[in-house]
Amino acid sequence: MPDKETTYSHAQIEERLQRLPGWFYEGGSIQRVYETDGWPTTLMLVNAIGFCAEAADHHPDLTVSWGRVTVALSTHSAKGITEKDFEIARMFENVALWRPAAGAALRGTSEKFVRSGSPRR
Ligand code: H2B
Repeated sequence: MPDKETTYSHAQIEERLQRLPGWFYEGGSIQRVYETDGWPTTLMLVNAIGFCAEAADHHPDLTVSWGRVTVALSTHSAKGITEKDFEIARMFENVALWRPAAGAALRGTSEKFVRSGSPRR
């Protein structure tokens, strides 16, 4: 595991993103698009991401539309992409797309709620 502020090369970033489907590297950030069923869900997603970011002390740039949230991560202090970005990206992914397992006691929402948006490339 590299040092916490070691930045990854473009090739290393692409290699790491293989394990984060839907995430892409653009404009110096790793990014992800989530689609939602509308403004209330969008705001819940923003809050869920915001909570994790504050707990981690690592904060994304968010672009918020009615039915879409775009998350962009980089490590400002290191001026690049570090392990911090990959770790919090995994956390956001798990939280944003989490649903109860099939057969679980929890039924899960029947709304479209949050789903994967297409990568912008
Ligand atoms: N978030 C991100 N994305 N990059 C940083 O360098 C960073 C951060 N630094 N959140 C943190 C907060 C720093 O400003 C505080 C003081 O720990």
